[in-house]
Amino acid sequence: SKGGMMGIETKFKFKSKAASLLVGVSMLAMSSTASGLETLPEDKSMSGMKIELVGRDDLWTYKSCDNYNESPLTKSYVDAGKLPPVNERMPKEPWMAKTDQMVDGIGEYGGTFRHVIGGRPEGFNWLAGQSQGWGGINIQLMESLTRLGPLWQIKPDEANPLPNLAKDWEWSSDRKSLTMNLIEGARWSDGDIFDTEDIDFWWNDNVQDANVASRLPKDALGAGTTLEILGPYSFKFNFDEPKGNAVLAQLAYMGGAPGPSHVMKPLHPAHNSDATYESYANGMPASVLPIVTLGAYVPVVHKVDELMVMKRNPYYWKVDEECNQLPYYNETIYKLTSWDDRTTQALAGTGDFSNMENPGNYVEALKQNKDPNSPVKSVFGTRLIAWDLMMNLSSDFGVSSDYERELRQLFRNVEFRKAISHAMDRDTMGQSVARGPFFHPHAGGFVAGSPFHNFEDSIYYGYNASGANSILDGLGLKDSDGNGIRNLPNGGADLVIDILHSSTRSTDIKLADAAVSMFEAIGIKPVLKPSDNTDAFTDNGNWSMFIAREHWVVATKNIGDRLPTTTQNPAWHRDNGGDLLPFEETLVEKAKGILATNDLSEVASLARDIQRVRTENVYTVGLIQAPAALLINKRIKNNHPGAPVYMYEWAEDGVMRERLYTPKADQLDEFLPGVLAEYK
Ligand code: BQZ
Repeated sequence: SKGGMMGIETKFKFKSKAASLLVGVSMLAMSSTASGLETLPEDKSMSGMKIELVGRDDLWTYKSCDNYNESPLTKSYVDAGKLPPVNERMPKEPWMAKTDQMVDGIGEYGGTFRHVIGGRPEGFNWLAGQSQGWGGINIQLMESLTRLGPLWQIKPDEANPLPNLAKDWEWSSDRKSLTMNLIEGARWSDGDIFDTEDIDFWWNDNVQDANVASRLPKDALGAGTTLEILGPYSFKFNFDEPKGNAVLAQLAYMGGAPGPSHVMKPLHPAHNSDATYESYANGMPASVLPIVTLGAYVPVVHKVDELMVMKRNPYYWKVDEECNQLPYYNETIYKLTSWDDRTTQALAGTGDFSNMENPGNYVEALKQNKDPNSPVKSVFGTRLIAWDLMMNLSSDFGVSSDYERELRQLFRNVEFRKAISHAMDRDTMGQSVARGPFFHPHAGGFVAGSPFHNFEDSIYYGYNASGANSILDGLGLKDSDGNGIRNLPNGGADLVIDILHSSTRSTDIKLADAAVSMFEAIGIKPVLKPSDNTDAFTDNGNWSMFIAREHWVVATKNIGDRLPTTTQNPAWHRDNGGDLLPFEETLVEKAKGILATNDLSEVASLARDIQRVRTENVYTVGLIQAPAALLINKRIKNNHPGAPVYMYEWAEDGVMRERLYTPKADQLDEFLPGVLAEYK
């Protein structure tokens, strides 16, 4: 209502005066460094970690055994005639974990592993992009062709994507085709054989069908890429130009995860005239269990907003070197609460795992480390978690008014983006999230802990509010109606800008709150737009600015998420066909170079170019970056020291959960003892 607006205006004006006074003071300290192209100052890493790197073949291999051992739980089902003997449930050459890299050796069967997550299962159709709630549940269910997480432990010059469902592959000499060989005889959790029928369905009816919101976008491997099935366990990608190992990174989690075609084909419009793409996408509802998976565990109970219980997959295709079928735990549960609660429960010992990524918990975690009886020990890694402010660079996508259309043109002006960067007081932002040495300013793009990051490549438009104000004056954005808010040129509307942010992540909320006074100090009125589903806005384009966690660690990974290599990415420039800014064209060329090479040193050099181009042009406004700490309960064995919360993939993939176990004496009772998933 008008009255309400007036109230906000008055309060708003007062605050902006106070804010500008504040800025004035800290400005003096800054002006001496306000020069041309500054680069990001070096950080002092908090990580005391020394990681012993190994070769790419030192973690696992593929090898058959004469006889396999199994858990008492699956054995009870064999004895009851409900399962075939374990020797008939294993592939020809199972994936075999090497004991040398299992710090606590061969494990013991039994017990439960307790995850706590903040997400919620949308459904089980991951081929159509549905998430099961993040926090490790997706990674546990979606086994992919290649695997990235464990690369944190691999020597950099061998750190090409690791084999998983694809046990090996070969490039043609002209690198225009890639032949991949699947593990032979692995089975879905209902006993159905996993083979190239599943690959065909994944690629042709999901990835290449633009009506399906697959995680690997259509043409992400290059337009014109086709799949040729060579036999039940081998297939070939044919490319229209030479490609490199970055293609293999796109075939890891999430984009490279096939689905059970014997279950899903009948739901797909291409194979069922009664089906629609809508009914297909929602064809595996989170309420219908058990589902069919290749993962280590099968969901059997889902209590909405409360709990997901998953039991070991009797057909899991992995073993240890003593031919014991993995995993060791009979069960894993996911408590469905909040991300902050995940860390709270890990610190309290009622949860077994947390990526401590909410710096608001860090001080408590450090205090608790001093307690020898603490259930976990927090070991901080390098700075791998970062937050950015993104601006919607799409000229048309999601625009619903002339004002918004004009706003988008402003966002597409690099001078405006520089002004917003100069307006961000990153020290104040960091301290508003957590007091202490955790934060360092972020320039966007690669985080400081990335093996691809060099500080001299990160062009940094640091805090300089007066510099910001003079840029905005220069852009003709004057306060033409004297209400304390700048106006669009020629007496246009007040500059009132919505800022989307997560309503369920305390760090995002604090950053958005801290940004308000910084926008007011440069005469822009921010309107915070908290949401528990920000993906919905970035998917329909109905947003202007967006503060969110956005961190890039590995150049060959998520290229499609972070560079405009398809018309639908990145999230802050969707529908970008014919709409790319000049520097984005350069980013596309660099990205193609990364996808086309097999030379890791060339990837590193292209990554440096990308970092310079995207920070100099403020592709996103980097805000702050922080280390994270992986919290795993001390009762969990084979938790390799030094595993980062996130590097090539999240820790849930990096720690290799299929090797984790708890000795009998410390095992926790299962929620559903004696139970396995049973299919009708
Ligand atoms: C880690 C991760 C495992 C997604 C998600 C969540 C989604 C994003 C991101 C992280 C959660 C945890 O991150 O925060 O620590 O366990 O799940 O998948 O933020 O909203 O869309 O990209 O990975």
